[in-house]
Amino acid sequence: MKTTMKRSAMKRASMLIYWVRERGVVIKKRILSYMLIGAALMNPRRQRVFCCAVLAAALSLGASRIVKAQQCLVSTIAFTSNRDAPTSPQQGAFEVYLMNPDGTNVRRLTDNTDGEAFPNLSPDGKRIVFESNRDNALEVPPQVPLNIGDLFLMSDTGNGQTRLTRGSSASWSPDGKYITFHRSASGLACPVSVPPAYPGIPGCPIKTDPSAATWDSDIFIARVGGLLDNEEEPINITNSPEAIDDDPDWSPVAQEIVFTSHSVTDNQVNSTTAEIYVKNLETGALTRLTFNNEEERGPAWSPDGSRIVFMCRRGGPDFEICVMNADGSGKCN
Ligand SMILES: [Ca+2]
Ligand SMILES: [Ca+2]
Ligand SMILES: [Ca+2]
Repeated sequence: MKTTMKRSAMKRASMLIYWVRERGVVIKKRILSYMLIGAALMNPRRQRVFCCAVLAAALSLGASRIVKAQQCLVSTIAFTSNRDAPTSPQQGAFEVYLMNPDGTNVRRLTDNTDGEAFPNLSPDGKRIVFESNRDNALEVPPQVPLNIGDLFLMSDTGNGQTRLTRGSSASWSPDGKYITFHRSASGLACPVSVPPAYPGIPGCPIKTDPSAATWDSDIFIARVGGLLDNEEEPINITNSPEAIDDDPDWSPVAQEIVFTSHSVTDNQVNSTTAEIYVKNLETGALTRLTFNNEEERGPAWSPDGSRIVFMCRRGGPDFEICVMNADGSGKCN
């Protein structure tokens, strides 16, 4: 019975991934747990646990009243959806939402005609970094393809939306002071007159999907405060012109970033050279964790940093959800 349930969930998870990608949206995180709870929502991005203070009043049997603060845990999922305009073909119909893990208490945080993607809650649950093409969309005619976006910051209520820098697929450091993301190493503009997918042109996306990496994509880190003050530039931590590096995720317990890397000469819609790597920011060591001829995407650390979940192709065109230990051992799907 247990095996049957697991297979069923995996099948539904892979179907969801395929369907979402047909609509041009990338699913990356938490698909399996999301499917298992049975929520009918799309494109979950990140679940973070954070604490809130709850006042619990207790009356003693005597005359005195005791009021104490008690810690509780609240899980929140940030995701994008076009649920408020489901028939719209426009990327701008996608907005950022928060919800409880059981699908209740859905809160819409953005409302515009621009495309939002990949919201990610800070470790303390108070801020969200997300991607939007709102600055690109303002340019008439557009100067770069609309699936090239910028990173923005806002509060967990949607207030204070502020541009940080050009980039995609951001993830927070454990202390909430830094983010990692992928973007073009050259920063060159992409001529919009070139048809998709702009083969081989630095600064141009490799696919038409929202947040697609560029042909010269590298992994960057940046201090959020330095970006807000406009005083610091992001730091390139991969510098690999021969490879497209994308989808970084910062370990919640260590100065390590997991990401995918694949050859610039590969088929970018089914990359047989794609593998998962971990970059240790303290030692500079780069460790390869997967070794096969199938594609991996979107790696994400478990909350305790001991395991990594990722999208994987295993003998077919659709994606499955795979898990491995942080050192690459114990792979299963
Ligand atoms: Ca929007
Ligand atoms: Ca690169
Ligand atoms: Ca591979």
